Amino acid sequence: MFEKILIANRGEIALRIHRACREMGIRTVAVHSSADADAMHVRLADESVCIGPPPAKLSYLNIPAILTAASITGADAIHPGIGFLSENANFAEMVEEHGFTFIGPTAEHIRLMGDKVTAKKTVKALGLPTVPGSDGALTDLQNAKETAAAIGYPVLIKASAGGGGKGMKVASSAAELEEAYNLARSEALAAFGNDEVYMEKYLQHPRHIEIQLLGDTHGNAVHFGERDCSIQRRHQKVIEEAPSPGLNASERKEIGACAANVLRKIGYRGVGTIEFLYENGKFYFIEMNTRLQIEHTISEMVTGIDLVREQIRVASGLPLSYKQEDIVMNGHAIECRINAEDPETFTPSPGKIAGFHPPGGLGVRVDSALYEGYRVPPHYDSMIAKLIVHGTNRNECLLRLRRALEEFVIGGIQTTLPLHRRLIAEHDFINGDYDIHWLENYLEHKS
Ligand code: MV4
Repeated sequence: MFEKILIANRGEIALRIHRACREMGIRTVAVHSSADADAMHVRLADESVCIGPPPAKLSYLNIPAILTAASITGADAIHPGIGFLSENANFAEMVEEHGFTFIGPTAEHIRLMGDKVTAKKTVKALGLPTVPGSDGALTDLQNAKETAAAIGYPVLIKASAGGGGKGMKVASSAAELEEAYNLARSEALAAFGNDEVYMEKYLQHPRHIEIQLLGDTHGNAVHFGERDCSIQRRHQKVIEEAPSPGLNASERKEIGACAANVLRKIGYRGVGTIEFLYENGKFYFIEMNTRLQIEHTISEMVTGIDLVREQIRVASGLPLSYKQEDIVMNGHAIECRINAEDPETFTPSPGKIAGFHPPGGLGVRVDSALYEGYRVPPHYDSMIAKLIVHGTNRNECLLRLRRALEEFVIGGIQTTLPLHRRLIAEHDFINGDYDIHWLENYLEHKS
């Protein structure tokens, strides 16, 4: 097992990783920008190294500085966390070339899943259901027209190098196709330096369901059930829950087993998530994330398993601690992402925290690097806390969540806490009756 891990990240996720390391007896190295010298992840780590000025490009994305920090502190492994370098195959490769272990999958697996056309082909061949569409990338406009005619409108054109919603264009009819095709290609070229695009039937009212997975280097892979991440705005998740109120136990078991089988077949090491759209009782693969996710916490709450601990164990070459039959889903969990933003306009609201009282009690977890007097810097993502609540069933979870949101005090800056209090009181949310468009429609139509 590793003796020392460098955590190449900041904020709550750096803290989350530090906590797993501490419990495993592993020492930690924090890296930070000059804006984060007083951050909680720096205070709690055994050692820390300043790796650059505030802009992420010069610090948290500064590969030479991070490798140098690992070298001078004698770290064995580097945990990339979430965002930043976590899905950068070149970084994973360089980490290994410099003699450290990358806590994540191989560079080849990151690359495979980062190319959405290759990812789709791979998982389709291994038995996952995919959205009807082009066979691989579109070759030209004529090919786009023929494909659209064959699958029927509306269609969606997606960037092969995309993901997370960037560079997608809907065409509702043949009249809109040429413009959508050209726009998708030029946006893909501008954003990713690659204009390859593919086509899918546009699903109009799906839920976003994702399966949490874990594989080891001994040919084993398991799943931890699904999360419903449909409550989102501009591709940023706002509330996630496990299990999904829209699935039944047999659907869960079947899609989970199918997804775990893909990991086993490709020999995947580490945690990963396979994302699906779910509409009219059917699943459609959309993409795979080859890293830990923000919302891994709700899967931890319903299974009682520390996913970061398991991630570190498999990176060090140990076999999985759990067989599929040992992973039992228990009760219900919901996560609210709390951002330093105006809850009406979503304008960022950085600044000094004056008053911090997180909720507590049975079934309440707060993952946050905030403290009284801390200054939320303006340079990074605005998420400042995650409130995760567990109950023996969905109703108990909702009642507990309402209570925890009432207790939560974050003073000095604006946060999205008031938005969460309103959302969880909505009938549609209480009834679990929502799709990926629900929140944006709600925000547009509320008076
Ligand atoms: C889709 C879709 C409808 N039909 N694909 C958006 C991000 C990327 N991961 C895939 N996305 C979508 N792909 C087909 N064939 C709708 C979306 C989509 C979406 C998906 C998940 C969560 C939120 C979303 C918001 C808008 C569109």
